[in-house]
Amino acid sequence: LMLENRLWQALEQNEFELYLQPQIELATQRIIGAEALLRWHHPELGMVGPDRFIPIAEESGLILPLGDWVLQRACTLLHAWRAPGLSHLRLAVNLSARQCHGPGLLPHLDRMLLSHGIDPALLELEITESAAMQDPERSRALLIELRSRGIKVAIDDFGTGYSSLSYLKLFEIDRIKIDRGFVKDIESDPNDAVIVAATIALAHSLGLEVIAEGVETEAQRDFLRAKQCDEAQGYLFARPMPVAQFEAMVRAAE
Ligand code: G
Ligand code: G
Ligand code: MN
Ligand code: NA
Repeated sequence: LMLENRLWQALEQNEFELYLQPQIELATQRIIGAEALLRWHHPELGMVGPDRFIPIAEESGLILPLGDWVLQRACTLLHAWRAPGLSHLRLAVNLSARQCHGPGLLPHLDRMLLSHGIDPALLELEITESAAMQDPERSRALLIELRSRGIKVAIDDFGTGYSSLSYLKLFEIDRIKIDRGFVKDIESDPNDAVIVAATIALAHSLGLEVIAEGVETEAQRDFLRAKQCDEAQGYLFARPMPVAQFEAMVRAAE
């Protein structure tokens, strides 16, 4: 309850920040974009991670104004990135279940994209399997609307739901994110290695791109590259970091 009360105040007092975690194209090793990950600078507790406050925000309804803030901030960034050396960068934003199923998302996105003059293809929205399956028909309609605008859609935590294959049939998407639970044991667990390789092949034969999350070792990266995984994200490449640091990293790598 204490955190919940403080959360509303935190939004008013601008205590949230977007950290960025680089996403790497495996064939070229280039940074092709980033995932935006929320952080809360609590005046007494210090940095609080989303695992602690997103569930509370979701429960209390704060996730709607907070989610709007995240999208607004993401669009401001994409606008700023129309500069030389940054204009190729894609930005992925996490959507919560409540955001997906409320009526406000599409109008808000339309306003944001228009007022910032952004190429919709540079914005990617990540939806978890479990969020999408809370209301499959509604999610299906939402994803069609998003993609008709040219916005990219990724299924987050792929493989952790109860019927991942039926999502591929039901939902129109651009990319799947292989959950780090499968990546973690690629080297030690032959079953995980087979599942990951088969998931990549399946996605490609459906015309989808694949990103692997939670990549921590060179052996994991090499395995994924050998299996033609398109992109990767994880501590091997970089941890989530402040925006300025990410931009400096991209510029230094060019
Ligand atoms: O940044 P990690 O480091 O701790 O993120 C933990 C979890 O919080 C992830 O599952 C991520 O999807 C979720 N998360 C991070 N930022 C956001 C956000 O802006 N909106 C939503 N809905 N979830 C987020
Ligand atoms: O939205 P999602 O659940 O995918 O959010 C990514 C989460 O994974 C964030 O909490 C982020 O900090 C975390 N993360 C990113 N890279 C790694 C990694 O290489 N290893 C581990 N253990 N966690 C990671
Ligand atoms: Mn995510
Ligand atoms: Na994930």
